[in-house]
Amino acid sequence: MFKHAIVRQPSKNFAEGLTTFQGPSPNYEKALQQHEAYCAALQKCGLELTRLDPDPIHPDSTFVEDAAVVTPNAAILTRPGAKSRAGEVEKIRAPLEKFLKTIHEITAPGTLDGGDICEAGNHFFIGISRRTNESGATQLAAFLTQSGYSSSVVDIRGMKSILHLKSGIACIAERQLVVIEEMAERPEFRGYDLIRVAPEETYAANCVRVNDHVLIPTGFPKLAAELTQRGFQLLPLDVSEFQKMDGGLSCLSLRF
Ligand code: CIR
Repeated sequence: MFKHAIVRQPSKNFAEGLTTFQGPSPNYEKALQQHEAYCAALQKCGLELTRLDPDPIHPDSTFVEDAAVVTPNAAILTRPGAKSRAGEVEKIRAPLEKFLKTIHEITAPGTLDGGDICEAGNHFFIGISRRTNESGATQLAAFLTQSGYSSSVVDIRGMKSILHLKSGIACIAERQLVVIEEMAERPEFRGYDLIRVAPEETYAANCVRVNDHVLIPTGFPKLAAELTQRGFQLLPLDVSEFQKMDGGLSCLSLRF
């Protein structure tokens, strides 16, 4: 069960963050409203929120998930693969220290974004991506081993459609993963019950199990129907403005 979440409101200049999206820029007012609805959904799931102030020096800092990996006993501060995001890490340290005694750090030459880390019970999948390198993955694996978790690496560098591992996979129940088609055949996930996301709904793979609910982006009826049929209680959220910045539901909070 998760009890807490850390979130950071988007800053006014959040549209200046990194993105590969080709369409119109996000609307700030709409992003704020969507962020507020996201916070309300986390509270509905029973979480107590730590709300951090907007940080205009780091327009991507609303995507707090990338700055740390949190387990019930420890946090690992990351070393983001994008230089413009490096300063986000120190700003998440103090809020995490309020809850967790043990704080580890990924150090050079390692790079790692929290979005590449998928917790699946006692096992962690660590994506090697454009943002997370082998050194970062090895360092994280060692910290996780110390805490009693196993881990394995999933190399997604060849997959152009996703930025982070969790853009294409979510663990929504014990040994049950939501996966995009490209992931479904990979040997790393053999033995798991896989819920496949239709190619036109790829963005919805970034859904998040929070206690008794699953947060899912609105506008993806096939996955919504499949999850409902399997008995999950869905909380659909419009995150269109964050999608324009390559962000999804999971990246907007650190849950623990
Ligand atoms: C970035 O490119 O770093 C941000 N604009 C989006 C980060 C999204 N984070 C995530 O999926 N964990």
